[in-house]
Amino acid sequence: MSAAECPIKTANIGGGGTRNRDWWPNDLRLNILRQHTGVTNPQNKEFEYAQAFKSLDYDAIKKDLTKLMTDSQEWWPADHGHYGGLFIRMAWHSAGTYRVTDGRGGGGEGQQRFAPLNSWPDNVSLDKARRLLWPIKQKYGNKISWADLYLLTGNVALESMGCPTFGFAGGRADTYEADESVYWGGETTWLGNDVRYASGREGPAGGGGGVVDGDEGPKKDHSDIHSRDLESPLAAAHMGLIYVNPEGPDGIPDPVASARDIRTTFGRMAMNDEETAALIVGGHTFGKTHGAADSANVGPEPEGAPIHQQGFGWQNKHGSGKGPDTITSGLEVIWTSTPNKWSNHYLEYLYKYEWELTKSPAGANQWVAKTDDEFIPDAYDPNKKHKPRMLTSDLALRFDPVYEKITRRWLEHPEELHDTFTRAWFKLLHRDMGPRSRWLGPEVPKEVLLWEDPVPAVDHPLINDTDVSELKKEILATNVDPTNFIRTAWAAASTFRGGDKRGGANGARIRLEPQINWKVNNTAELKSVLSALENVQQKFNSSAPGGKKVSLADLIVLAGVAALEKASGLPVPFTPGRTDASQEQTDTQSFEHLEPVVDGFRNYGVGTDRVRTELFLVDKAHQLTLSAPQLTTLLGGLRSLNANWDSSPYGVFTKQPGKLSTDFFVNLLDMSTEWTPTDSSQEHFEGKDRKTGEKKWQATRHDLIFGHQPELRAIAEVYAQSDAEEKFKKDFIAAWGKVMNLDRFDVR
Ligand code: HEB
Repeated sequence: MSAAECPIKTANIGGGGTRNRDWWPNDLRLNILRQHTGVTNPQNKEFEYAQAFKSLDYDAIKKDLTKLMTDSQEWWPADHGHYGGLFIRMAWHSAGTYRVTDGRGGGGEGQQRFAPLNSWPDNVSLDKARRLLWPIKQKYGNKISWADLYLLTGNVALESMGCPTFGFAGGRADTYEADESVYWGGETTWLGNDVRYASGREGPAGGGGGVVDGDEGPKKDHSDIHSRDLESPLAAAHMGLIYVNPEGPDGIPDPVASARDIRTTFGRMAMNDEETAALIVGGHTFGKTHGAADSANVGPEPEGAPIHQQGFGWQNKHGSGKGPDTITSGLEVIWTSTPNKWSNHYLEYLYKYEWELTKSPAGANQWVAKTDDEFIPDAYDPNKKHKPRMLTSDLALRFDPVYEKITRRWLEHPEELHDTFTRAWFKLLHRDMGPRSRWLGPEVPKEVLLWEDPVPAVDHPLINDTDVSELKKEILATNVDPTNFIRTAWAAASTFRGGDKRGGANGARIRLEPQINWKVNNTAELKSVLSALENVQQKFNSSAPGGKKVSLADLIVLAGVAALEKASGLPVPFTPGRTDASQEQTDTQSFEHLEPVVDGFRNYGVGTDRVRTELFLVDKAHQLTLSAPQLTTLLGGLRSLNANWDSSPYGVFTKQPGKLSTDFFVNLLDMSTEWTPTDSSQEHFEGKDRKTGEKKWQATRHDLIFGHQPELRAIAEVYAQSDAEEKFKKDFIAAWGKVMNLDRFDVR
């Protein structure tokens, strides 16, 4: 056994041995709810990255980064004397893992430092790029996170090569462990795609790409490359790639089929055809690809590399292993004659030449211009010149009719390319940052963009304590069942997702398309609640300039507060300051991704044949950034409040529905009840008295999981104890407040 194969399973210390995951691979695990906590983060509890960033000497770090671009290091020399291309690729691969479907991935956490990303076959050589930045990170310390630094470096790279950018915002705090919440696919081989196109099951499409020396998996037939459907939420064509195989789907050099993969994967990143084409054209205006020789020369990736390599992977036995001998993708292309300078050469060559299929020195499919002209400068040898070359995925921009139309226009209008590219690049880097209130630094653009999900600024004095009491009275005096205020407040706030910090109650988008019509929001009921609140608002708002005003967003949350105070008998805190967005400020299509498929907190929806119902519950709790105790408190409390989406009795184990109580836990753990499934899929259950057989309760998997999963049961026991009532109510109110304020970065 080699040193790289760590025998974890047989180690008899350090958490070795056969683990629960090995014994019961399908058991519900709560691990994603306890990531990135105080015990993994080395910073002091008081450390606030936003504060630290505000003291950063921004101009100085940009100067240092600019200098670094041309400060070629002997241990990893810069191609053409400039690291710009490498750093752009680093930033792009950092941000490019984002997918709009679930909001996860992306460059917001500095995850490229950790596995699997640090070792993805698509991230070869980026270990070197990140290490080149270490002296700068060391110098500026906590004032800049790795997450911000990777992306800022990409921006500075562009600027240093004559491409002014649209701006930059800092504010991404680092994490200190791999984020386990992201589904990267079900394959067990790098660059495999054997389960990628058939809802995650083994499908007809198999075989890997030919990039680097990944395990290529079973070679199957590739006849479906023009039709197959990529599994959701994946946004890459292979395990271990950021997007698509540069050689074409499954390594088949078919530019039109490649365009199809590009459109799908970039679409999942929230990019339209123009943005997608601009990113590829703009990106490949710079730098080169690396495939000096057979990829068999390349050693194991960082995670699998020996300890003395100190986090470097892919050690290359070919020649010097660096500079002109570098092997990264196994492709050998320099797109333009000025790889350190912004230009329109990429499109000029793409259309000027016809292209011939050829092989890189590493044996990968690539294309060469049909010309005798050799004018592209070599990256190291001033006496050597090359013909223009392209990847299959580059030719997609000419041979796909939609991309062709776009790129031909830019061929004539380079300024339009620059505008679209820099905007798309800004979106790429900032899409997962959440509201503008998180954006820091002197380069935050003034222009507000639709994908920010903007909310208007507060333009009136906020309601004070007297107003709040008055409004609460008015709210409770409507003829709406207070439970419906709880349902509405939850529906509004719980759209938040921690991955990209979209959604939440601010903006009152629950009254707009598409949310108003989501099934889980019970449209008819929601509309009646909203109209009652609008009446309260109209009565309260003064038409005089500078007069009293309350937003509907604040009222929705305040109504939840009022109802919860009534149900709990305790005060519930409220922080005003939300505003109401308009339909025009709402990207309807993009908001569709926030619709819950399953929301266990409201007992909505059931699992699929791949995802157990209760796994959706954990996933939702993760999106809401809840811990396992918070998940438990909220779900149990919501049941006692009778807050199911359709007012169904599932999980409402109480004789006093509508009152905040521990009854859910007490009755769930009551041994006199015996549970049996009422459907063959075991989604619904009936609880009967063991002795009398009398029907007592009904439940779903969302409910019974708290008696089954031992960690959840352990928490449920705490809340079912005779000493729990006060603690429970306080915990519930705190967790409720957390959810209501998830999007309030302005008041944190
Ligand atoms: Fe890129 C590079 C592919 C997109 C930017 N790319 C590269 C390479 C490859 C690729 C293969 C090579 C690597 C080496 O080194 O070898 N891309 C690709 C694909 C895609 C892309 C397939 C999709 C279609 N890119 C992209 C974007 C961007 C970019 C979007 C940005 C914006 N790239 C880039 C750069 C580079 C590359 C800059 C260069 C690097 C250096 O120089 O180092």
